[in-house]
Amino acid sequence: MKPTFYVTTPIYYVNDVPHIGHAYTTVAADVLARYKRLMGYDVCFLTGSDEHGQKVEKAAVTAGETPLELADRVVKRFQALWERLGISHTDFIRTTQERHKKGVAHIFRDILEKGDIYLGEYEDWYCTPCETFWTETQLIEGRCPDCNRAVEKLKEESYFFRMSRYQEELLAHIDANPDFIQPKSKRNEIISFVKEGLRDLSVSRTTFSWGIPVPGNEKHIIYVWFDALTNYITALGYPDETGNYGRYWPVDVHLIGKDILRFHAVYWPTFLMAAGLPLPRKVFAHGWWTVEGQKMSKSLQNVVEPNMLIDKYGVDAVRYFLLREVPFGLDGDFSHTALVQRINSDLANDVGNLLSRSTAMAVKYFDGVLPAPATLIEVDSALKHKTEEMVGAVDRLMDELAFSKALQVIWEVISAGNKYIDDTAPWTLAKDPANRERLATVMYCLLESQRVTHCLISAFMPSTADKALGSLGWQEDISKEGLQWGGLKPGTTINKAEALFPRIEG
Ligand code: ME8
Repeated sequence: MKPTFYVTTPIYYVNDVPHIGHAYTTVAADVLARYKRLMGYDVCFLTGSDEHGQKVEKAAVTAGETPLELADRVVKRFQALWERLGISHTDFIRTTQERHKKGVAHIFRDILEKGDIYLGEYEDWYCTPCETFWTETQLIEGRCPDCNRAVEKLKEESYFFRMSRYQEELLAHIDANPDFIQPKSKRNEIISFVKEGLRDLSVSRTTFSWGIPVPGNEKHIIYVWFDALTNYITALGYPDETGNYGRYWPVDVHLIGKDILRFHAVYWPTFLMAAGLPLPRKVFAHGWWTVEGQKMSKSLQNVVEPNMLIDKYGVDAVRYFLLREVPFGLDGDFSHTALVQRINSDLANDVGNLLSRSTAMAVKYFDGVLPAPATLIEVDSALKHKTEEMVGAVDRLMDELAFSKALQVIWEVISAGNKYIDDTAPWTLAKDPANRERLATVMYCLLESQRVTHCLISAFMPSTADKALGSLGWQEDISKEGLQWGGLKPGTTINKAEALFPRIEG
């Protein structure tokens, strides 16, 4: 039986249309899912939409729709974008679905019965846009510490989750599992936060109605984060242990942006502890994109629309840029100049040029029939060795979610391929029939190195890799075994590759 791998993205709010930040997390999850699949894992890849709560309720009023009409309309935009971006999720959960509502009610009731949810009264400063209560000391100059907007004093009857009880258990878990929260700087932030003390958390609201009612006390609506976080198990059919829940939980990695780390690294694990369920293996918080040096925001009108980027630059270039430009975990800046530069240098020049040069030579010197290699000499073995080393290095880096470094390692082999052509000068070898065997070896090594490289690239740029592997005559499914040197069989038909990435001028 295949080993399993479960990866999730946040479920995105439907009060906003998808932008480059949403695309970033989702593409990263997709690359990981594709990579794990090619390494032989049975992958569950979940994304979805967060459709309840006051924000959505308000956006619907503004739009003159019911909340569900709004959700139905906006969720289509997310789904259409994921399709365009080649996202290979295996499930898409909407929090308005029955399966989700049932699961949320179940876990809420379960924790209530176990005694860690109780009815109390709440009074504190509330930030409506963030749907978060703040204590007096958390406010910054009397305003919301997250969004800097005005807050209001609110008093309501509320259910509370006894989060305070789990402070030590959570710290012990973080301590015993160094990889649980990543990257490390973020882990330290969470440790400090928890050490400052966990207060009981209000997990119901009576101020609005768009959400899942508390079982048995329907005037209370379950807090939107309690509802949303639970998607990661309701999508698996929780509490039914016999299906996907038993198969995939605990999740291997929750990929999220740094803005929502506290919810995933403090609230969610303590909810699970209270319900007696296993904790996620890893929560990875990536950084934030700014745009041309500025925070992305509607009011600045600088929100980067992924569809527009795809129209202009193509899907694979966008996918590549997002993961190559910034080390995963750090903040980064988006600019058209940087994107065009990556396309022209890494894609058009390096990988595209290498493939078109080498397939053209195979057609010219061997009529497009892959020759058998003779004995490898030093320069050939060096390329073979570098290609083989890349496979192991990429595997380690993908486990660390170091996408940018993994791409760097792949691109080192591409550069080595370009240099190999210069060093071996096939055009000189071709002049003398006595060098025929030597030329055959050079062509074989050159093409085989690229075949292995493109098998790895397929996780990042699926259609580019498809085209490249097509030119290289590789018909088989991409698999772990296929990453071994020697996969291409002599006699295979090689076709001259079209330019994978045309240069972008200006
Ligand atoms: O927070 N740079 O949904 P959301 C990078 N519904 N990533 C960004 C980004 C940026 N500038 N802006 C947004 C929610 N993101 C909740 C989640 S999960 C149980 C509930 C990405 O629509 C990043 O992944 O506001 C961030 O965590 C997510 O979008 C927030 O999406």
